[in-house]
Amino acid sequence: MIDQQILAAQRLSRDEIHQLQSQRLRALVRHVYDNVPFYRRKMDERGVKPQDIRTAEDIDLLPFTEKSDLRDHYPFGLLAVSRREIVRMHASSGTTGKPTVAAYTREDLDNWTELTARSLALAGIDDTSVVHIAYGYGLFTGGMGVHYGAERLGAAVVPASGGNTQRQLTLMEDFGATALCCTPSYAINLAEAMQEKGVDISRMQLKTGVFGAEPWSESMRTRIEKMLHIQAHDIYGLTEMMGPGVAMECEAKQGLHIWEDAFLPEILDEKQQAAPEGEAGELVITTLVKRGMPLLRYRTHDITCLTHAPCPCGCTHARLRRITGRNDDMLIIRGVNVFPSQIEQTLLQIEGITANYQIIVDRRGALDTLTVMVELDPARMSDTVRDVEALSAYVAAQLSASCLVHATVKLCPAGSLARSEGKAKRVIDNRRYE
Ligand code: DLL
Repeated sequence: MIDQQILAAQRLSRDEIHQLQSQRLRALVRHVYDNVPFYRRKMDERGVKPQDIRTAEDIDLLPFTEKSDLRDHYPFGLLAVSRREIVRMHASSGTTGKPTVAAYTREDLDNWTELTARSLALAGIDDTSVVHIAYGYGLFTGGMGVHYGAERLGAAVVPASGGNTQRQLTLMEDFGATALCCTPSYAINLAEAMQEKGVDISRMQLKTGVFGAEPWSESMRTRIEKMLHIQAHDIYGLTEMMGPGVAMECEAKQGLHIWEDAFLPEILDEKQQAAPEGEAGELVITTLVKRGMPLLRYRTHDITCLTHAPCPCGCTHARLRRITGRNDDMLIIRGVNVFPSQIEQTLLQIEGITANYQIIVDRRGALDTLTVMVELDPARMSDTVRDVEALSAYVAAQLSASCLVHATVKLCPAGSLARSEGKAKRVIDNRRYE
């Protein structure tokens, strides 16, 4: 049964949305100005006072927030409430080893639950659903974020978390999963494993999938839908905003509805000016209802465009086009955010290799692969094959400890990796999302 409160929130009138945005933006700016020294300083530098912000249109008076600002204030320097009010923390990879922190008050968690519930409802999830969640549980926001949203809708939740594919299949079959939530690449993995195991998919109960946390393409959607006999929906979110459920695709699958009463989105061009509606640019989001760690004009570095055209599904919130890329160097490998700078930092601490390296990302089948080519130090060139193998295993272990993804390490002779004549081309990403 469709939850009436959720339905009403999905269908606020445009006037109501605008009113809520303006009212919440005013309250937010006052809150951060009074409680976060970083924002007070940034606003003072711009000569902006809380009373200057009257409507949502005044957003461009406010300062931006960068991921590096979060790092510089790690872990709790951007809290807008006392530490006692924080009841949960999550984190994702940062650029230099220090994670990006998200801290939630009780009210923040309730809002997150509500927004994720709204999102899942767009994929047809309700109190009759059995929701199998194979997003990771833990510091990553995917598992717990989707979990509480599904429970809020009255669905029966299976918190499977990631890994152990065979067991996932058994659970999905035995518990009668009707919805699958995981990264799109893992969905393909599961589907392939089902085929290998000879599972008759038409006898399973699966109807819908909620896939996100990494870019994916229309052709990948077609493949997943065909292999699993489901409708595959795209879900978007980021730790800094709360986690999954910032935006979600409805049955029309023509973009992701971004919950505009909770997030004020802007699409900015390369000069950080508003891009005309429908034109691609960087998504910048201001949190409108967060209390614990609210962010003004957070630069997501995700590239998309926004449309306010009415959607056939009846949901009134604007839509983002599927996110296909970023304008910074963050890589998403099997759902894990990896910065080349993290890899570099790890490599530079290891003796026996030079400072020259190359990162190659490929997609084999549905799975992203990470290969790191590293040059052997000239002094180690006479090492035995065994020594070289041991060094390469050591480098791989260090990388997987610092970046949380498996990397294949290829050691090559000193001087063999191409030297750059300007900016080093450190990363070769062979994946395509169109
Ligand atoms: O990936 C939150 C999430 C969990 C979203 C589960 C959806 C489902 P982070 O680890 O902080 O948070 O990574 C956020 O992942 O800035 C995008 O670059 C990328 N991303 C997330 N969802 C999508 C998507 C979670 N649907 C970063 N399509 C974001 C493309 C996505 N990229």
